[in-house]
Amino acid sequence: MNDVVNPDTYDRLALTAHDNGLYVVTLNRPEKRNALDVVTIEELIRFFSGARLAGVKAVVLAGEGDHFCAGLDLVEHWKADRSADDFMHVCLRWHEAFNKMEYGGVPIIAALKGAVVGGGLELASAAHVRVMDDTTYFALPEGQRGIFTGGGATIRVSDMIGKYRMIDMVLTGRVYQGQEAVDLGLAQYRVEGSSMDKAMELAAKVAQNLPLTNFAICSAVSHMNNMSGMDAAYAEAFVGGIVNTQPEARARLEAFANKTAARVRPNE
Ligand code: 1HE
Repeated sequence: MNDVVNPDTYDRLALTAHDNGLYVVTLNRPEKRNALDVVTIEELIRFFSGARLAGVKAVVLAGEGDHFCAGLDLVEHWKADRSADDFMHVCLRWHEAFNKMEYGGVPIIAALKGAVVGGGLELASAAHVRVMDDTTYFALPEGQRGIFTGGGATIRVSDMIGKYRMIDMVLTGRVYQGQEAVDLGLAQYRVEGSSMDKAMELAAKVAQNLPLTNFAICSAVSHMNNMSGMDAAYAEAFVGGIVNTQPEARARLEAFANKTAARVRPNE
């Protein structure tokens, strides 16, 4: 077994393998509400840096206990009494982890519940799809804690809900939940039952796509959003040239041409 997917090599993360290359990665420190300490971030970097080459086709990212993630481990941070230089490097490791997630090419579906706050929202926003349930709530309490964001909220949360809503969340500690959170873009799905069940259903579906297609969707789109329109169009043509001519796609294209493939129909 590739060490990257060996659960015994992780302390803060629980890993379970499912059919067809689907893995559930669970933040496993419920007694601390899955607060992100240095060890957890290093383990996220290790898993998401090696996942694709280890054959992982899709990931459901979850939290053990009642809360997805309480953000930065404030107690570790307080005890360490870090210098600016030290904390800048903490932030750079967070960026390493979250960039590996967003740009790594492996689809990540976050199953959200309870608190998705501060760095927990930054972590969730590095996933490609977010599913919330009726217990889920989102906040950026940094302003109240006397600190600032450091794990990409200025980029990804602004991207999801707009700059001024993100600023309001940090300034005032505003909490979003329920349908409003979906309408604003904090999650793409809201379920009455278990967000885990819906995330598993979506991940199983996504894992059936060709891996190179998923790589493009879960890497190229983010890169292209960082480019000028002209450069993004050029890059899209380039990626399309490679992905849309992959030999593995021919059987699916042939099935369409032969009228054996499913047609796209409206929801019933
Ligand atoms: C923690 C943390 C944490 C809980 N760091 N230890 N994030 C926040 O400001 C959110 C802080 N947490 C909370 O508001 C609440 O804990 C929760 C709403 C998430 C959960 O409430 P509750 O009543 O279920 O739990 P609790 O009693 O508050 O906490 C249970 C334990 O988890 C307790 O430890 P214990 O040893 O006393 O039992 C808490 O100390 C511990 N715990 N949250 C450390 N965050 C790169 S910059 C990112 C900046 C940020 O993320 S700022 C946002 C930080």
